[in-house]
Amino acid sequence: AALESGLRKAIEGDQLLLHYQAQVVAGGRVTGAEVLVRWQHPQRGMVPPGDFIPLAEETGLILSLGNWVLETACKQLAIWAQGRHTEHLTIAVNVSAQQFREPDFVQTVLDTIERTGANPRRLKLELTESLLVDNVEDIIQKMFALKAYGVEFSLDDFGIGYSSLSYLKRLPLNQLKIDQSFVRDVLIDPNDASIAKTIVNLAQSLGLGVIAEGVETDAQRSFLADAGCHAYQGYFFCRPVAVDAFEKFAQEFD
Ligand code: G
Ligand code: G
Ligand code: MN
Ligand code: NA
Repeated sequence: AALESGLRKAIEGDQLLLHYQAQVVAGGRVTGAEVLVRWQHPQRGMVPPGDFIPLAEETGLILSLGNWVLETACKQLAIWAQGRHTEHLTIAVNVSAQQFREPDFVQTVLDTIERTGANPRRLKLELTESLLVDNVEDIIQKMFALKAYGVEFSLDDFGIGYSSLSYLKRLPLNQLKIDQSFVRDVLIDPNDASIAKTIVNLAQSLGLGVIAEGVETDAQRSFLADAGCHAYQGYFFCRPVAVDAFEKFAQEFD
């Protein structure tokens, strides 16, 4: 309960911040970042999202937290749009199933884009398979409504959740994101290697992009490249960092 009221204060106050993790393509060019929320607790220090996202989900605070993340990301997109070296950068935002299921989610996103001046084409929403357990028609309708404005969608943690492949062709997705649990041992576990390759092929045959997360070594990157995956995210390239550090990293490869 103490943590809950603390989290409420953190969202209302200024204790949340975003870290940016680069998303890169072949040659190391940075296309954008995934934003990952952090809680700078006055006593506990930096609290990782694994310690408060579940609480936020349980208490419904995920809705206001999610709005803060979206607003902050869109403000950053509007700032980047002004810079010659940053105007092309995209931001991927994690959206929880609870948030996406809100009846006014589409309007909230559109209002945020409008208010901040962000280019919707630079905004990518990361959804998880947990969204697909029920009321898929509503999900699809919302996705199409946002897609009409240029907003893109990536299916996060792909392969570990509930996935009916039949949904994949009906959802207006832009990208599958290979879960890091398959990338970790891709060089030593033949099953993980097969799964990673299968996801790449699946994405290609559905006309979707594919990105691998959790890439920690050049050997993993190289294996994935040979398999046909040319977009990556992971410690090998850059850890999640504050926005100024991310901008420096992105410009090195500009
Ligand atoms: O660095 P990492 O520990 O940042 O993130 C851990 C988990 O927290 C991941 O599953 C990630 O998707 C989730 N997460 C990070 N930021 C957000 C956010 O802004 N919203 C939601 N819903 N989940 C987030
Ligand atoms: O669930 P989601 O994919 O949104 O969250 C990504 C999580 O993976 C975050 O916790 C992020 O800090 C973490 N992460 C990002 N890159 C790497 C990596 O190369 N290795 C590992 N082990 N974790 C990573
Ligand atoms: Mn994610
Ligand atoms: Na993920």
